[in-house]
Amino acid sequence: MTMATPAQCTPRSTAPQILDRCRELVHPALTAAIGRLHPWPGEMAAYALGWSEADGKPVGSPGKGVRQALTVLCAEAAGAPGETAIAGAVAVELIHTFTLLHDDIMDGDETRRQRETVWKAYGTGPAVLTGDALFALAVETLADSPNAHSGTAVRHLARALNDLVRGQAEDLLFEARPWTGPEAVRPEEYRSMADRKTGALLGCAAALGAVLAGAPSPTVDALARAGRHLGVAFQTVDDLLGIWGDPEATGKPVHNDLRRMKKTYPVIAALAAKGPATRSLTALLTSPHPLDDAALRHAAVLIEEAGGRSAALAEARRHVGIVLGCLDSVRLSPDAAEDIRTLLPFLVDRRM
Ligand code: GRG
Repeated sequence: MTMATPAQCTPRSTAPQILDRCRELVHPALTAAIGRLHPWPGEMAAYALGWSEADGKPVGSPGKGVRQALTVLCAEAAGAPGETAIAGAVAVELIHTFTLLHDDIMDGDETRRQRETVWKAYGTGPAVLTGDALFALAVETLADSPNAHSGTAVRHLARALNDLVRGQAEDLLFEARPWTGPEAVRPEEYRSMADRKTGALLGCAAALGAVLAGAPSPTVDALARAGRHLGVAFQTVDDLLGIWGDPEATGKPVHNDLRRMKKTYPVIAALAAKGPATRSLTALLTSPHPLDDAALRHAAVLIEEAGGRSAALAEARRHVGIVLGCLDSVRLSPDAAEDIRTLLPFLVDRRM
């Protein structure tokens, strides 16, 4: 149920405008938080956030800012000004930056957002420390917020952090599982992993906005559930971009997930299909030889022929349908609800 839904027409703002507005609202508090770090991890954090180069020179290549925007928009959807939830928005953006940083170390990824990853630019030890510093800063920022609901907000964050660890553990363990047979990763196992690895933080981002706005539990729960399903959709699209994305747009090379035997949704779906492409793909992926670049390109073609690409897109859209259902289930401020709805297709059809 949405308060006085406006007629279906051109949205008030485009998705990039909505993300920019939220980024600008949060930026001063995020800058102030980074300024409280020790200067060395502070410099690396500024690099990770896309604010400066490794030599300290300023640049402007930040991430999309989806999580901070979700916090601001959910506070607004719950009837409060976005400013009410700035500490939550800062916290989720810091945690997001920390998890990317540590994830790049765990995966050995050397490029993110067209630049060297933090561990590649500064070394693994300093990068680990910077991730830890961002983690601590996020918790401190939220706990120190003068908002009457900051205790509840910290509990939401703590639960999300535990889920993130579980999701990441599952994702890493999946790499050692076979592609086929009784030990193969099933679609429901993938969903559970994505719900934790990516859904937990998006769900937390949404919940923090509502909690800090003083929303009643049904509203918090509905928005948290919306965020989690958005996270599963987002991760599924991330998997697609990892196989068919344009490195110029995504900022990272293609096929790294395949090379690492990551159990991504398009591959799981392609292997579950029946037909000649699935049989060829199975033979290729289970061959005892490591896949070279040509074999990886061939695998991408076979995954698409076997229907893995379209199945993944359909799965992402299915989760967005659930997000819309969650938004409709509670009374929300119409303008903010419209902004959230505007972001959904942008996040599924994104190229980066
Ligand atoms: C919480 C203690 C603790 C540990 C974290 C490293 C880790 C454990 C979890 C990894 C979580 C992770 C990196 C999930 C992937 C989520 C994802 C799809 C990230 C890409 O997000 P975008 O596209 O990135 O929003 P930008 O570049 O736009 O900021």
